[in-house]
Amino acid sequence: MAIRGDGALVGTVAAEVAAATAAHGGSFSRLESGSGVADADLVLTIIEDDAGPQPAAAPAPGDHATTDDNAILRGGCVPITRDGVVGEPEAAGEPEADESFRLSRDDGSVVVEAACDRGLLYGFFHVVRLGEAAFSGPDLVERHAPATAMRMLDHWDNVAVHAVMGQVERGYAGGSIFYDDGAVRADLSRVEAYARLLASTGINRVAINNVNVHAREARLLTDDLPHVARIAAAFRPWGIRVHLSVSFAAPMTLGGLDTSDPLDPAVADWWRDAADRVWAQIPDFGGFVVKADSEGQPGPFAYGRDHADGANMLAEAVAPHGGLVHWRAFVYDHRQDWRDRSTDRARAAHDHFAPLDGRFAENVIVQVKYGPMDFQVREPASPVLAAMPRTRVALELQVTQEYTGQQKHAVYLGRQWSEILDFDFTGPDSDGDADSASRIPSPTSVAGIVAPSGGIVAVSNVGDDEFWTGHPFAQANLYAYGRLTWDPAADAVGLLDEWISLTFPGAPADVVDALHTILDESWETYERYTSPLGVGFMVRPGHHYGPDVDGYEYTPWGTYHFADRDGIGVDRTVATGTGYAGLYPEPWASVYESLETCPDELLLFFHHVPYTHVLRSGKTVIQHIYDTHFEGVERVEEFVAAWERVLGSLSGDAMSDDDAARLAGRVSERLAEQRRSAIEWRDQINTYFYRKSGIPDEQGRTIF
Ligand code: GCV
Repeated sequence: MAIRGDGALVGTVAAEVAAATAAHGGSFSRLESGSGVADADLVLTIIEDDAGPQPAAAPAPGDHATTDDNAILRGGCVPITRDGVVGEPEAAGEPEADESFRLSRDDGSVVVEAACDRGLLYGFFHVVRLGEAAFSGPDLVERHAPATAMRMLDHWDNVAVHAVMGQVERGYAGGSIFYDDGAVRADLSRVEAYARLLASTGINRVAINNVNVHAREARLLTDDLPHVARIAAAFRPWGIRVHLSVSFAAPMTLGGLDTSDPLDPAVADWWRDAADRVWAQIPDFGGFVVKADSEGQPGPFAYGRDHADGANMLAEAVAPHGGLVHWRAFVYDHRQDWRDRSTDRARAAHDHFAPLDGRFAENVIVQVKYGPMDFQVREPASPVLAAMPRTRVALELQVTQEYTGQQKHAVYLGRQWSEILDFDFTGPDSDGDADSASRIPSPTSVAGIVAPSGGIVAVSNVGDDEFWTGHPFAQANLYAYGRLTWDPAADAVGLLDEWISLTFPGAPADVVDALHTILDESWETYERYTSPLGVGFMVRPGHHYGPDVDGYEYTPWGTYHFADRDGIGVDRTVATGTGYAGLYPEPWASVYESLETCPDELLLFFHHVPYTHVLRSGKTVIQHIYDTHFEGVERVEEFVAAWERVLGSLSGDAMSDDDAARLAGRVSERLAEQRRSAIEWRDQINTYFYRKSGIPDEQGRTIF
């Protein structure tokens, strides 16, 4: 193998290759810039300009880029478009360093070429992913580039353990990898390993603290900056920039001002100074993430200002540094009166943000949850994504399984995300101008809207757990998320295949089959045994695990199902309901408005119907509820049986007996809990609706 070129991340690639050859054999040479490309099975090279040869030291295994070489991360490479043509970067705002690469195979030898070191890193991981397949097959030339420059993970990690939310809010994988006992960890080796694994999936930005910024976490922006700089240094060799969540009230809580009014010059000065201090220590810092006027977080409303006023003031502070402001659109009234039928939480983000389209600064990204409610197992795509054509918008997903089984249940979310990314605002049958050959998403799909704009963000599912994600199979979600940010058109089950072959290399066919049996349709399975037909919630308030049909029904959170003796669902039609359906462009507004055309899986999100309403599937709503809940549990029983059948086949070349035993133990324990919980869901949901409706199950199965 041979590597040629300069740049911080070339050093990272070289160290990877050196370590691989040391462990597995083969030879490796680091070529000087300007030298001819060696005759090797694999050549990774920066496309050279006329700068001439530069001396380059061969790295030792494990030796990565130095932390003071920021220049390459901050752009400066000749950009290549997705077609490999030299041109302008696609994203608005700060020019991104080019991340594309070209892979060619000639008679079994592979050459990866990139204009920038980041591209070389991604090209290297591409070859690793392909394994032997990279070197076999016909000659070819392929160009690869990410669909979006913005591929981000947000951590909801707290520095100090929060009395209610713990170390990681909605975290199901142990403690934080960044913080412990009220401080940034001294040992960041886990973060270094995390950075490596994220880079291998394509992630290039990470926000390292909870969007609910409490007093201790606010100080990351000031006293803790040297520690944030340490974290940034751990991510830097992997092409990943660090962002911080900040509190809108920081000028008061940290700066001693008597206001945080975004139009007050003293407030703007405070933020400018704060930004200057951050970038002085972390030159490639990414920017600020803000949850404002949401669930008790401070924001511009207190001063009679709007979200554009707040976001733009911060944007101005970070603009001289090329920084970004991710401003979250998750804004709603969490102190709603349940008696008030006119207020609809689903409308809130649209009502607040759509009128502001065109007012946000170029370096503001409005970060929009995929659905209008809150990361439910089934929601329609948020209409906000299509309502702000003059604003940079990002799609926000949730890798951490807050409402989807909390990493106790095996739930592969790749298919849910694909469905959202593919959703086309121009209609159910439209493929827009999608160019399937080049895999560029249709410009009117969710992916097509966010890719050239604010990109894709998700809440991470990682902690200090020995399997990283609590449930070992939840790793598949982290992997698929990263890969979908790079290529939103990738097939979700294909990504599962990739994850399985990389995580269990050489696993026997029966193990691979079992993993597919469990994971392929696990999202739909979870949907079957939990809240039906898009109605959402029905979880235990507070921790959001397990069934509690009326748990949120009379609360201030705006998450109601309105079940009574006659029917269930939320009337969000324009004709008789909250009008939410009308927030979509046509034809969706009409599709959702009509009982005849509304998709079954979203029926109760848009309509209040009698239990005897006949779905497009031909079943009544009540029979659908019974059938899906029995089926859901049956499928989980199949998961358990599939896993038990392969317990003896787990260890082998790639896994020691000890590792296999620990994996088997953890997965078996989680599957047992999934089974228990699915039965609890089935029985509570079926019993609740049987008691409400008085309509028996056609099949006479046990309902309590
Ligand atoms: C970080 C949901 C979660 C909260 C989370 C919030 C958000 O409401 O339950 O824990 O807060 O979403 O996205 O800001």
